Amino acid sequence: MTGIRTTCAYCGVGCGILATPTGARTATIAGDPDHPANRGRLCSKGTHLGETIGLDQRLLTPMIGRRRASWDKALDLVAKRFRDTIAQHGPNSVAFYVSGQLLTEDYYVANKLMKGFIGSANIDTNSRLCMSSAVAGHVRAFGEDIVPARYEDLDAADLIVLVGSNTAWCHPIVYQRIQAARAARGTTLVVIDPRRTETADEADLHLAIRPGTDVALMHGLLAWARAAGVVDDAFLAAHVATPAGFWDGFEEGSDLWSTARTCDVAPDDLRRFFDLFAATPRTVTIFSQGVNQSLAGTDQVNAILNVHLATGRIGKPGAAPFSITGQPNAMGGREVGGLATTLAAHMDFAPDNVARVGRFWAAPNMATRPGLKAIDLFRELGHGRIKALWVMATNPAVSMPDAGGVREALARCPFVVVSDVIADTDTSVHAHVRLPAAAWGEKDGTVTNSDRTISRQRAFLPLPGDARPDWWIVTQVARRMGWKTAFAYDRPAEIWREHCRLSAYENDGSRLFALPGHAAGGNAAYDAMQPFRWGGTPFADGRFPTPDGRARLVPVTQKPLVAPLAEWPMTLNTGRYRDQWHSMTRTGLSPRLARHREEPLVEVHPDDAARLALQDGGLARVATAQGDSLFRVAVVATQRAGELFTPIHWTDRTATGGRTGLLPRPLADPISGQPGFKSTPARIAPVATAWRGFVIVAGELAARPACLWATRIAVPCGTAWDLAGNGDAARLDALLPAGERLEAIDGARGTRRIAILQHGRLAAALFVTRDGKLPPRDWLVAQLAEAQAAPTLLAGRAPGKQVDRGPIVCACFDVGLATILAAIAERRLTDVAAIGTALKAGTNCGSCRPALAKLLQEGSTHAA
Ligand SMILES: Nc1nc2c(c(=O)[nH]1)N[C@H]1C(S)=C(S)[C@@H](COP(=O)(O)OP(=O)(O)OC[C@H]3O[C@@H](n4cnc5c(=O)[nH]c(N)nc54)[C@H](O)[C@@H]3O)O[C@H]1N2
Ligand SMILES: Nc1nc2c(c(=O)[nH]1)N[C@H]1C(S)=C(S)[C@@H](COP(=O)(O)OP(=O)(O)OC[C@H]3O[C@@H](n4cnc5c(=O)[nH]c(N)nc54)[C@H](O)[C@@H]3O)O[C@H]1N2
Ligand code: SF4
Ligand SMILES: [Mo]
Repeated sequence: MTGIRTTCAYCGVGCGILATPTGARTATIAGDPDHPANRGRLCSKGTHLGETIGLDQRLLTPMIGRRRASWDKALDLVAKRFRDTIAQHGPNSVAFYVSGQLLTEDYYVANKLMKGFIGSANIDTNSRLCMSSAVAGHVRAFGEDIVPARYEDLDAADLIVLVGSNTAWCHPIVYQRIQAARAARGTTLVVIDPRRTETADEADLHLAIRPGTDVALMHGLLAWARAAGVVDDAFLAAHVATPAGFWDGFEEGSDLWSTARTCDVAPDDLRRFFDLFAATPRTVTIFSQGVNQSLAGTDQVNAILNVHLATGRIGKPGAAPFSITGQPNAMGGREVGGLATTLAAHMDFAPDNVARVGRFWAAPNMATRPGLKAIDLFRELGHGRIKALWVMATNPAVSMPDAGGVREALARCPFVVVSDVIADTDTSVHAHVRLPAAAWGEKDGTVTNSDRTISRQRAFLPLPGDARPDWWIVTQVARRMGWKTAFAYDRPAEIWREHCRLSAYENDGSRLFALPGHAAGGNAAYDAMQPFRWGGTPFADGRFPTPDGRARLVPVTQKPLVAPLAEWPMTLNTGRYRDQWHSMTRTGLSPRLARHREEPLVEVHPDDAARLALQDGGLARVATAQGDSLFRVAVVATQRAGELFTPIHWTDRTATGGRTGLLPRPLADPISGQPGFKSTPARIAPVATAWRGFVIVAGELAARPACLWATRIAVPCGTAWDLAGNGDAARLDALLPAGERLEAIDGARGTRRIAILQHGRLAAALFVTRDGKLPPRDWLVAQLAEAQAAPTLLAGRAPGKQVDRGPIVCACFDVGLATILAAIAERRLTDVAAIGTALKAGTNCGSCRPALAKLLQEGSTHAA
């Protein structure tokens, strides 16, 4: 198949994609067999990118307030307001809040504008919420923010340890690579996560540690390794600076039993892990948000790096600590210096660096010190000290901690600009100016994935409406602010070459990040660029980018455990679902991806549920000191007692509840500034409702249903909302469009069934019940596509027999839980491959294979 080679819009695995346009706004999507990150594979999200490239919900013209505007008017206004604010209140009265979902070229010009021309470093990025503890940890240990691993190390490792990472859901193609290594060479997999995730389910060993005890665990591991004689004294002597006193009393309180007690895991399990580690030189330790998103995130990162440095397991094939990145261009953002605490091209704000970058940019107003980190930035916004804010490619009203406070701050700010691809987001409702950005598939540039591989994203669709790439928008504003020559780029290739030149500028090798060869390439070379990795195998020669060439062991200590507060007895953990991406602006458009988890759940341990009278499938309110929100309860044994888990994906656009962002505290790790999203003191209580129902509609409802619980998903040809509430359900009728009305209403039994037909076609259907019994929705949804609706609409099912497939497990082939369980039982299926042969489930992207394995396991336990 031919196609345009590009890179996935989603996670930091950075999979290559072949996109072949099939119509004005349609394309087939396939994995690029030649891309080193995925060799042709794609997960469920990548596979279904084609469902998200329509123009539904897109912002297609600049908007000033609620009115459309020309680009000239909008850009002039943005430039004028920023210029005026700076003239009146100084450069630190304005800020940009940007994103790891920008391309490197977009990111570079935004960073250059703020730090070299406006003269402030008040540009921070959502990577502050994501990677900043890893960045700070790398800088402390290595002297530069270098990720020492490569994906090939996963193929060469004998032990892979996943710490705070739900890889099977969040980095599925990395997970498949790990599984392949296990099959090929028997690599052992250990997962360290308080929850028994699908990642943990299949591991050789799962340590469900008490949250926030990772430092104690790594400390105990290093003490054990030292006693076992696997600390590499020669490596330490030659290549690592060990601070005086580092080893003094190291074993104290770090024996197996104390560590097991602190981490709340069985000593036998812990010993197994420690022994495995001690015996396996080729170990890769992968970590992500369970480590980074903590009030001690940087120490947790350094605790992991210490173990690898002390055992010399770094810079060698199959041996490395590996911080895997979340967003598609989190790494590119770090390379351009997009954080408020970094300057550019892996340089910080040391005076030499400021002078150097200033010379290179011929910058009139260099920022000389770090700017505000995200939490501080929004706090200053709330205090009125930031008077103009430009948000690009991120949705802070959803994703920041204490999102309620962030919303208030946005509402108070005199001038908010939002560049987004979607017309209405929870953030853009606060914008004075909205700028329509080009989306994935329409824009051109580069991204860097988790293992430092730089790939091209390429356009394969025309720009719709007035949408323009982010780099163009930023440079237009910069030119209108008076910096015409410094921002006179005509194409991303020119920005790329400048970025490469800066990386090599006055770089005698002391900065490992350098792309010298690429500075000289022409536009054709940029167009033809093949994926390449910079930095090779860092540290293979034992040299580190510190002044003395040595890495550093960093003394870290476990924070004391605090007893739960009486008012907030639970701990709230937050994270991701397999088939949704962040605030769902893109994945929410896909009916297939919606089926994996249709509603925001709060996961609760059975003991807590029993104690607190929480019903599986009922509703509950989760509250913290910052705010509260409703969730549907899932009682699961995979959760530790005393802990709750909620997903980050739902917004005002998609639900009345599920608003996880309102709950975490605006507190951060003191070194990195990364918020502690994974543990917030909380409480939970059941919420009763009198009725439950759903509405399906062709297209969209005119407004979000105004009942206690309403959650939306995309369905083929329309939208479906789950509903629950109290009071008179007749109010819901107002949601329905005009048309021929069929109804069956039984006031005594509390059932309402209404269908609206337009020209014989189903336009909408509303089903409400008091006893909780509703027909399966699939058949009704399918009626939306029929030219002539079936006569049995109000029965909610086809004439004759009806099969309920249950929730969809395999999004690629639309295979439901009920179908799979029936096949396992009836056809005595015993492995994932057999399910694939019987039902095709799991044979395309493979994202559901961990779930299938779990169903088989549960099936065999039931049978036994
Ligand atoms: N499907 C999907 N994939 C994604 C994304 C998405 O939105 N959806 N987002 C992308 C982005 S930006 C990111 S950053 C990554 C995030 O990828 P991950 O880090 O894998 O995802 P999370 O679900 O945030 O959290 C990981 C795990 O940390 C665990 N954890 C919580 N507290 C602790 C603790 O104290 N110690 C330890 N060891 N573990 C703990 C949680 O239980 C959770 O299972 O995913 C990327 N991939
Ligand atoms: N409680 C809790 N909160 C968290 C986390 C957690 O684990 N728990 N994780 C944190 C992490 S790791 C992350 S990365 C953040 C993610 O949080 P956000 O960055 O807020 O999430 P997104 O929904 O990805 O927002 C991206 C926005 O950019 C728009 N967009 C997409 N493509 C483009 C483009 O090309 N140009 C422009 N201009 N706009 C575009 C999208 O429509 C969307 O509105 O959430 C953080 N918040
Ligand atoms: S693992 Fe999935 S979401 Fe991540 S880059 Fe690959 S296809 Fe995209
Ligand atoms: Mo992230």
